[in-house]
Amino acid sequence: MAIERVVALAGGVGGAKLAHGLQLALADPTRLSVIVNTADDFDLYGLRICPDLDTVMYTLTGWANPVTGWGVRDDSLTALDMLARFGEQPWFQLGDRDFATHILRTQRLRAGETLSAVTRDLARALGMPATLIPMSDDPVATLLDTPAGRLDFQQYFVARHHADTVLGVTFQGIEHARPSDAALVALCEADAIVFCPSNPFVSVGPILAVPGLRAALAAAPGPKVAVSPIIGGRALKGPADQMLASLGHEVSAHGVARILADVIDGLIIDATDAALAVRIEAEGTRVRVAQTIMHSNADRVELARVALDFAAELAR
Ligand code: FO1
Repeated sequence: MAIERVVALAGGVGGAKLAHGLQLALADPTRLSVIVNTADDFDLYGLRICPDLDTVMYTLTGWANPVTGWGVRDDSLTALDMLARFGEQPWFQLGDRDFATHILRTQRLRAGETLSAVTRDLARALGMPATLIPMSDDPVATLLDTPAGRLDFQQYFVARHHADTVLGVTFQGIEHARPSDAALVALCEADAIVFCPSNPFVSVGPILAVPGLRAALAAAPGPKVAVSPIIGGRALKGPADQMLASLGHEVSAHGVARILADVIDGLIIDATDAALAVRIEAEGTRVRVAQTIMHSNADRVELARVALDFAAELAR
């Protein structure tokens, strides 16, 4: 079966890289929809910041900072410097060009537009071929229980460098959140659904926690394949490995397979972890072994092709 319409589920930098690979690999990249976690979103200086949506948007339009993976390339920090002169202590790095995104988004949200509409227009204006879709138009906020108390996501992640042990994860507002209409349509029309290598607790987790999204995934006819964000027992970036351990899971691609088992058909694991394939498959998840580290655009495309081929095989 030809895989033409694809949905990617993504969180931050690692997820954006594979979504970019899918956009490059598809014959018609406008057939790609990327459903993105919005539970990292927060307000700062009166502006609505949506880090994961922006990371995917900048990555898929060539605007991403190649060093950090987030923020805008070649950006300056003049506004942040001025805020510091006013006595603020900037802990979250917002570049001048990036500020424009937050200003425009906030203005339009305040005027009553949905996050879906604003996001679609921002991405289109930057020339993104794929469709960028927030998981929900309703606000959801990830909170982490740690020995230091309950922390807002960006306090935990950026201000405190994800050094606290995570004992529990809560998605505030999730009970009132509905999946965005665009997400539901994209899922039921998809020939394949790809879970990008994003943190299973705080990136993919919030997407799956939106009431109705798991059911929509279960009803979606396309095969579902995930890429493990854990390679050789470590996360390439971020705290996924520490969270697996502190939340009581095996710190391996097998641990990831168990967390996602009820929503995926297949898992792509890194060649380093090839020995885990037998025991993951024994529990009912099909496995494909590949090089999953994405240093270059060619690596992104290569991994995207593996995911699309694997999905096509699972659809047969
Ligand atoms: N991550 C950091 O580690 N430090 C920052 O100062 C920072 C600023 C930032 C600004 C805009 C943006 O869209 C993302 C930014 N990120 C920063 C990344 C981001 O907060 C996290 O990577 C995600 O929320 C986790 O997926």
